[in-house]
Order: sequence, then C-alpha cells, then structure tokens
Amino acid sequence: MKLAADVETILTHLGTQISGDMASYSPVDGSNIGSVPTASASDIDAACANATAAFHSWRAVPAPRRGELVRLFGNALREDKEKLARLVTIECGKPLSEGMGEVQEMIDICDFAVGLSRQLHGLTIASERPGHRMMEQWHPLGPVLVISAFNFPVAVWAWNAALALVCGNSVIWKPSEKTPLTAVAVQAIFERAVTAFGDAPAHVSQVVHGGRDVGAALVADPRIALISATGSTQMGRKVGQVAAARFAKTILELGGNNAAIISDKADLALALRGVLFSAFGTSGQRCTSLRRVFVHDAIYDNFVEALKAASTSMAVGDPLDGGNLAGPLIDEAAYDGMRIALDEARALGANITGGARMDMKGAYVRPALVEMPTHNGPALRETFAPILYIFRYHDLAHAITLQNSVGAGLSSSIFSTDVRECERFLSAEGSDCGIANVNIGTSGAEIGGAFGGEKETGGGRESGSDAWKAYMRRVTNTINYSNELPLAQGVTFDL
Ligand code: UN1
Repeated sequence: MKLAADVETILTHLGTQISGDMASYSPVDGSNIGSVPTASASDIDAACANATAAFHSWRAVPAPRRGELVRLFGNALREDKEKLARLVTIECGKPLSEGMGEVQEMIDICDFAVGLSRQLHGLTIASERPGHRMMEQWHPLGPVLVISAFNFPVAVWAWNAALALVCGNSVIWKPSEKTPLTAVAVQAIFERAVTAFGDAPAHVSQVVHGGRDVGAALVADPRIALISATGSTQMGRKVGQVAAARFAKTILELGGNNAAIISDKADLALALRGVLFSAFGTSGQRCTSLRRVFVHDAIYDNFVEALKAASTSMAVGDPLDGGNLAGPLIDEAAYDGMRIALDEARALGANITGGARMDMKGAYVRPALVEMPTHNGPALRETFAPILYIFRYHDLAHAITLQNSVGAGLSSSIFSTDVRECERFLSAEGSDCGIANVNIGTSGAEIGGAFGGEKETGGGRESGSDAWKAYMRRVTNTINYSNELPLAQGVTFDL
C-alpha cells in the first residue's frame, strides 16, 4: 500500500495518471504499484501511423533545432531526477544511488546528443574523374522502435531516443512489461519538453505497453525502420530474424557472460572492489554484470578469501534504504533461475559460499561465490542473479581462451599492473568482447563510448562514439560540375 501511494504521488507530481489491465509489481515487497493498458492491434497500428506522420515532419526540422528538444528534455530530467530515480528503485529494485545514476545516464546522453545535433557530418571523398566531387550525407531513417528491459528501465531507452530524435527520427517505446510505470513517468517528463519546445510534431515519441505479442507486432510492422532491442539472446534471435526477412535495420544488445582476469600483478584492493561491484551490484542484473572471474594461482587463496569475507558482510536489503548495496531480484522467476544454476553447480562439485534466500518479502538473496572445478555447466550461460563463478588459472593465454569460449561477447576486464599483460588482453588476440577494460570492472560503462557486444550479444552498438550512424541512412553523392561525362573505371560509351 505504502509503495503504491508513493508511486501515485510521483506520477501525480509529473502530471500523469494511468491504469489498465497490465499490473506492475514492486520487487521491493512484491506489492501492486499500479497498472497500464495493453495496446490493442488498432493501438499498435495507430502508433505506427502516427510515428510515420511525425517522422515526415521531424526529418525536415534542422538537426540543431531537433537538438533543442533533447536539451529541454535533459533539463526536465534534471528537475525531476530524484522523483524518477525513486520510481526506478521502486519498480525495478536497484538501490537509490543506482536509480539516481540511471537518471544521470539519461541526462548525460541528452547532453551528448545535443552536441551531436551539430555534428552529424559525412565525408568528402576525392573523385577519380575530373570536374567531379563526391560526398556522403546522413539522412534521417524513419520510425525507430525501442524495446527495453526491466534492469535499465529508462536509461537504455534514453540512449536510443536521444540519438534517434536528433537524427530526425520518431520513436516508439515498448518498455518491459515488468517496468511500465517508469516509462509512463518518462513520457510525462518528455511531454513537458515537447510543450516547452513549442512546435514539435505530435507523437514524435510514443509509448506502447504490452508483452511479447505487442513487441512482435511492432517488430513485424513494415513502417518501423530500425529496431533497437535490449534483452535476452533468445528474444534477439527472433527479432533479428523477423527484421532480416523485411530488411529492417536492427541494433541488438543481448545477453552477456562477462569475465574478469585477476593477474598475480593486480592491485588486489582495487580488484576486490571492482569485482564485487560488477558481480553483486544491481544484484547481478546488469547485462554487463560480472559472471566469471579467473584468478591467478599465486594469489588465488588470498583473493578468494577476501572475496568471501566481503561478500558475506555485504549489505543486501530494501533498496530504498541507502545503507544497502543491493536490493532484490526482479521476481520469483529470477530467483528460480538462480536456484537452478546453483543446484547445477553443486552437482558438478562446486564449492559455494552464500546464495541463500533471505527471510523478507520479495526475492532477496545473498550473493553467491561459486568455486568451479571446471569451466562448464551453468558458468557457460547468463543467469540474471548475483552468482560469481570462480576459476583458477596459471597461464594468461589460457585464461583469455576460456574467457572467450562462451556464446556471449559483451564485456570483459583485466586487473593487472603489468603493461604487457594489459595490452595483450586488449589486442586482436585478447578479449573478443565489445567492451574490454583495464583495472575496472565489467559493468558501469560511461555513455561516451559505443556500447554493445559481439557474437550472441548481437553486434549492435548504442550510446556514444559514432553509434548515431545506425540511426541514419548514408547517401553517397557524386556531383559532376564539368561539361564532360567521363565514366568511372575508364569505361567508354561513345554514341
Ligand atoms: C544493461 O544492463 O542493459 O554499463 C545496460 C553499464 C550500464 C548500462 C547497462 N551503464 O553497466
């Protein structure tokens, strides 16, 4: 009751009220905190038609002016940062400091996108023909569908939406059915920016609620030009196939099975904090969470002892209480996944520290350290829970081979003070992931870099660097300003 009232106060403050057939439950105590309506087939059709109409006028607005809308949105987020962060914590269960961090990540990408709105530049290219000039232009692409996951219920949408909007596209957001109310709140904040902007087209960014069927209908709709989907590899495989069949573009950000290597030359105090935050922060529910750690033989006993001491005393509990470093798992199904993985590891002879269910309302668990006899079983897949599989290594090349031997390729790191080891890890023969770090953990990336991974992680890149190019279409222009018509490659065609 208390959390529902809290949520109602936040949404009322943001000037929005909503209810429907799809309930949202807080993982904090399992209570119902509100509801939203599932989109019908005609709602989906209308959203796609509206997104197309919005795109047709938005693409003609100069990009720096489009940046102004995103600037206003960033300001509106600054004003309501605490309220939105609290709602993120209530609806997805991450600690308040991480809820604040998530909204900060939205603000950061808005700032990035505002600058980008004056830098959507192509190349000029030397033509092989006299009196000719070549250049590239980047044009808006079309309506962009963003499918987001519960664990970053607002930031990942913002990475996509901020870029898509400055690039001249309209946006449709299908949030996770586990975290619909944060999307409702963000939409209300966005609408405030639209009002302040003045003449943005209606429906330039819309939210469509629903489960898998709603997502599937949107993915199949020929009016959607780009699908940016975050979630499981299983989901991404389906999205990718449907999109490929109609030649739509995709940005897929799917599962990870991230690893860190702790060298005998590591700064161990730093490595300890890095490993603990990445493995057990957000209760292991980031796509970048650390799942496997390879520890050098010479420091194995000391380091694993320190990990055990720190993880056993780590404060887990109500995420609204600032003293706790981790909150609950999202739901009972997530707990079942954790229990099954630990049972499998135990059957393989693993030595497990922690992992017990806590006696609280909600799926609260102690973090689990799992010393594995061999690199197999549940360690080869992603389980969205605070489980860290530990392996001993002697030879760096072998550790890198094992690190790379899983399906996913999102994030990785090495802890070492030896420049040769670090550079080898970052080289072409090193980590095969989209993210490779030195002396920091696998999670907690900044927005300035391109974010995403290889292999079963899907290959998409979002957020910083030149990820914006995926939201635009490239046009190559060859311009002849001479009086002749020379053909390329010396071809003759004399009439
Ligand atoms: C995700 O879990 O889908 O790098 C995104 C990180 C965050 C984003 C995670 N900045 O951990």
